[in-house]
Amino acid sequence: MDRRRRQFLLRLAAVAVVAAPLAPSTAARAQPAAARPEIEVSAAWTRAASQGATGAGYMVLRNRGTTADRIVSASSPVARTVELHTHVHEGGVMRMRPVPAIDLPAGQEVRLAPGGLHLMLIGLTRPLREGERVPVTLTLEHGGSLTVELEVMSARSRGPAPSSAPMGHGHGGGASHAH
Ligand SMILES: [Cu+2]
Repeated sequence: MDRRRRQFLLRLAAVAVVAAPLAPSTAARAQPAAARPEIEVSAAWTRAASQGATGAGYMVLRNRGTTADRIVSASSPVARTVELHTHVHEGGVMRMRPVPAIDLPAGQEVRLAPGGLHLMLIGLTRPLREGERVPVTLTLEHGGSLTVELEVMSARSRGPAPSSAPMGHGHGGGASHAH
């Protein structure tokens, strides 16, 4: 548990960089780049998996800016393709479904978590080993991109432990889909 907690704290300390859009070449004055949200990322993780498998990426995003943004695509050197997915209930069955974008409303927190929104890492180009970190780049609608490091947790992990309260519910063994 100590190790897990430490890793989680390390993850919180990791820096997510928002690339500013290129300023027009004619802008002689030192104007700030067009106002755009500051997107903070924490608790970014995935599960250990073998090469060729499909993984899922999870994280908490907070838009501290005053304007909404959206994640419109994602990519990673460790996956052939990265899709944006959500889960929907259909006739009592949970199904995954691609979504065109993930909204990041101003001033709000958006959670990518098991059973909900997630990044689908399709066709892992190499094994993901517990304890390492793998990068994923999120492309934002307003021109920037954000590179996030996912911490690789155990193959059956349900994510980093919350910093205070323990998980109030257990889903029991085997219920989580391991994609
Ligand atoms: Cu999925």
